[in-house]
Amino acid sequence: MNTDFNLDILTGELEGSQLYETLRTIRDMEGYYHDESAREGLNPQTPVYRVQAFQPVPEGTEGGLFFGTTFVYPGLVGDEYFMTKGHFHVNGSRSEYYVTLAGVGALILMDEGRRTTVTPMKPGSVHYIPANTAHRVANVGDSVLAFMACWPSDSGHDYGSITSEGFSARLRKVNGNATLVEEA
Ligand code: M6P
Ligand code: ZN
Repeated sequence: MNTDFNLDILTGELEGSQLYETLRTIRDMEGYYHDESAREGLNPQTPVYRVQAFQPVPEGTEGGLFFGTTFVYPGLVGDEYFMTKGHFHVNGSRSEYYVTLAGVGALILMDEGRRTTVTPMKPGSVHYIPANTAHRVANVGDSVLAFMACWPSDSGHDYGSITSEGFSARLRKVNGNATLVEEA
C-alpha cells in the first residue's frame, strides 16, 4: 500500500489514491440539532460537512494512526451553526489532535461529567482532545472551515450517546454572536 499522500495546507484538501470520502448532508443530521423543525425546513441535500480520511490500517488496529481533513460549510439550522455530529471514542482512553487550516470555528468539548466548553478555532490553532471527551466542531464564519485531525486507529466513533443525550450546551447565534447556550 502507498502510505504517502498530499495535504494542501491552505485548503486542507488531501490528494492520494486511497482516501475515504464522507459527505454529511442535512438529511444525515436528523436528531443532532436543537431545532428539528428548522432542519426539516432546509433542502435535505444541503451539504453540512465533508470528511476525507487516510486509513492505512484496518479500523480497530492497535497502534495505527488515521489522518483526515473535515470541511464544515457555513450555515445555520435555526440559530445553531452547521457542525459535525460529534462523538466520544468507543475506546475512551484514546485522544486526538485537531489543527485548523482555514476559516473560523469553535471546538466544543464535553467531558464525562457533561461539562461542555468551547475553544475558538482559526488557521494555525492546534487542539488536543483528551481521553473520554466528546468533540464537535461548528463553523461560526461565512467561509468553509477546514481542519485536519489525527487519531488512533482503534478509537472508534460513539455517536449513540450524542443522539440520545446530546451535548449539554450548544453553539448558537445570539444577537449576531456565537454563544454557548446550556440545554434547558
Ligand atoms: C474528524 C475526526 C474524524 C471524524 C470527523 C467528523 O476528521 O474526528 O474521526 O469522523 O472529524 O466528525 P464526526 O464523526 O463527529 O461527524
Ligand atoms: Zn474523535
